[in-house]
Amino acid sequence: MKETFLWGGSTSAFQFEGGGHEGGKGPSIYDRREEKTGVTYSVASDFYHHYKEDIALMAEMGFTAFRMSIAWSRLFPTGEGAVNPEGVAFYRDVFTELKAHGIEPVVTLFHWDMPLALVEKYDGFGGKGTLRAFEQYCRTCFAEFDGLVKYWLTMNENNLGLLMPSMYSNRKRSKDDPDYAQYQWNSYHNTVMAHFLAVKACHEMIPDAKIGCMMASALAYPLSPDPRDVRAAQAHNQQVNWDELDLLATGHYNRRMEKAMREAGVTLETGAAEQAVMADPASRMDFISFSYYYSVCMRDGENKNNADAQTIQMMYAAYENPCLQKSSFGWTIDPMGLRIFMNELYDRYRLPVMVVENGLGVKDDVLTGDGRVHDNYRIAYLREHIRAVNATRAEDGVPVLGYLPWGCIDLYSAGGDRTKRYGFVYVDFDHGCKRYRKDSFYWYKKVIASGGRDLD
Ligand code: BGP
Repeated sequence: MKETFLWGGSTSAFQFEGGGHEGGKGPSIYDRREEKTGVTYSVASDFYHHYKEDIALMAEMGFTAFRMSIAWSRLFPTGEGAVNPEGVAFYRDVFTELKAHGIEPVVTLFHWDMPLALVEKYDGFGGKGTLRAFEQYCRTCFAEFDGLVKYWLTMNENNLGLLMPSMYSNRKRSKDDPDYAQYQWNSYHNTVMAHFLAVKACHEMIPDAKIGCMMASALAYPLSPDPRDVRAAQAHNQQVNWDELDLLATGHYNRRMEKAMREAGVTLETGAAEQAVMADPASRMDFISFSYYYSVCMRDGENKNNADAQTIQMMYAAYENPCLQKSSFGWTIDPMGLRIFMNELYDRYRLPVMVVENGLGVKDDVLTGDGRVHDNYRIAYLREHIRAVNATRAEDGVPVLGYLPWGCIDLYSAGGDRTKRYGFVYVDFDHGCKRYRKDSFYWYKKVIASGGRDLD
């Protein structure tokens, strides 16, 4: 029987694609960031000029799927209005090339690179104009790439939206702002509507395709068996993981979210049309995709600004897990957590799951004289996580659609650090983005060829 499990890797446009000033692309918020910080997002890993070579490398590893995002401002330079035919042609070429190599594109519609014009005009997802533009953009994607793309993802890590409401807007709001909570919930609600509108349009326009959400897993354990710590971990999991998924799965804000809005004096701007979209069964996703890098520990009490707290992620003032090792970036290494998380997801929502980000980002990769990188640490990390995926599928019976580790070809980190590398392929950013196969490249090829069984 043909193996249908998707093996591959994952990227996003602003971190990987480059070609920022070519092909009629308009600026996104990352172009503004480039002006301010000097991080050359407009070049990134230069997939724009290397895509044929990159797809050949993926095919050599045996990829059957590749996750990438479409840069909204390449299709619509100002985010709305007339479509840019060169942008359409570029993505059509990439998808066609992937298909020619037997690789399914898994395409994220929104991976944070908000068109700058929409920030200036509507304050990003703070305004309904952006929502209208997003729907037009999605409908264009579904019409133009029908037959080429079978798997779509909506909003990258949308569940972090309430924690970081200004993330797509470039206009930072202070929590002391009197309208902060209203702004926070309005923009969050608009991103949730963006998800529903995309799912509904996809189901109506290309019923053969599958579309899912993309969330950041934030699995928390209690720091001790003290039931108060257990409750603290539960509260974290509810707030960061389950509240949003409950909303996407049912079309309703759950009681915790309703309460949070009530207490903050927030009234959402929804009309009958939006409510109809939320209630429509066509707006329900087909699967859940997620990123998984680490787990955290929580304990009872005020975690935020607690002097004892070891904050491993800026959003969660979490505690270190004494049972786990950490990466050099302080992220715990917890393959069992991946299995736990997928079981939780499936038990709660009964939807297939897809791992679309996982991996070890390190500064340790050294290009040797013979053009290799000896990255055993990466192999060791991935081996254990793939074991966890195998066990989740075979022993726990969870339908897992695929495993697409992050940054399969080196790219810029979310914060613009190009020394934090994840890839099977090394990119020499200082010399024309030349590509080199790392040791993990050959290892992953063997893993894929054996259907995930040969992990040595
Ligand atoms: C996720 C993002 C990715 C990616 C990844 C790794 O949050 O969806 O865009 O960057 O994290 O994080 P970092 O780049 O900080 O190592």
